[in-house]
Amino acid sequence: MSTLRGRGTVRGLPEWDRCAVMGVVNVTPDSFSDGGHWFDTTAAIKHGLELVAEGADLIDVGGESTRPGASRVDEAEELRRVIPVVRGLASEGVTVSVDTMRAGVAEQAVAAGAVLVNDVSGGLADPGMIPVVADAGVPFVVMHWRGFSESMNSRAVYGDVVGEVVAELTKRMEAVIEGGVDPEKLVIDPGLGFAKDAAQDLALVAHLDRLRDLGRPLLVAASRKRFLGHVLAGGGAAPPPARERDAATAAVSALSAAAGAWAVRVHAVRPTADAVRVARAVEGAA
Ligand code: PMM
Repeated sequence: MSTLRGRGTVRGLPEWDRCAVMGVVNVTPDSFSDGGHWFDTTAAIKHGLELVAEGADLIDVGGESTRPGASRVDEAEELRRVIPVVRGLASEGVTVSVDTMRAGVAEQAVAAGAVLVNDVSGGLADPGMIPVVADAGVPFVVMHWRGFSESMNSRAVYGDVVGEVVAELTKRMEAVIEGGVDPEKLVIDPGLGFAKDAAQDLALVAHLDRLRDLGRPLLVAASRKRFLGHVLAGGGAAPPPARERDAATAAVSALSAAAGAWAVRVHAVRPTADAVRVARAVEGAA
């Protein structure tokens, strides 16, 4: 079983004895699942601290919505949203990750205390990203990505989704390492919902072992995503709204932890914090 090989460690980050919980703070007016709630700096910092109190091990701060169809925010606005929240949380001792596709935002976020750069484009959106991450010497999440949100649904075309995601992630990992990022600082992510339909997302969750075979710690970010709405809707009914998908999210968190994921990224921390602790207890009893 993959957990026997361990979930891997990321040089430069704390080590947890179970799948870690990454809580999400989206400082955006329009993210698909929690847009608008934490748009103000003070509210966003308070929310991040609440997520830590609920059991989050690290907090991912983002200022640009990546929901399908979203148009891009400009850099000045992204900086305005993200940097004070990163600084506020880091100054409280929180392990902070920055969710950005922009080198300039990553650079300033690291200066403000972020210790992980989470780029949903895996360095493809901004040619400056890899040099900035390499220079800063911070860990980097390489997510599987095929293009910006505006057009990503039309790119969800695969013959073998698991094989193609593994192959494309392998190429990105090679490019990122070639660009000077320490291989021991890489985290990989299948990019659920990014240029993938519900069946493709489920196939990836079913084959997390194939992603673990890439040899780097694995981050799984299923929280509130469309494929869960699709599963819950069943035969033809309307999917429940994003906020009613947290129990389903926790189910994926337990499955991911059991499959050896290094971390799961979620909006509602408490149910997932419970799920990964149960998974750890079961693992310990095996
Ligand atoms: N998904 C979203 C945002 N950031 N980061 C990683 N590494 N992986 C993901 O799948 C991912 C991400 C979109 O979800 P949100 O708008 O609810 O934050």
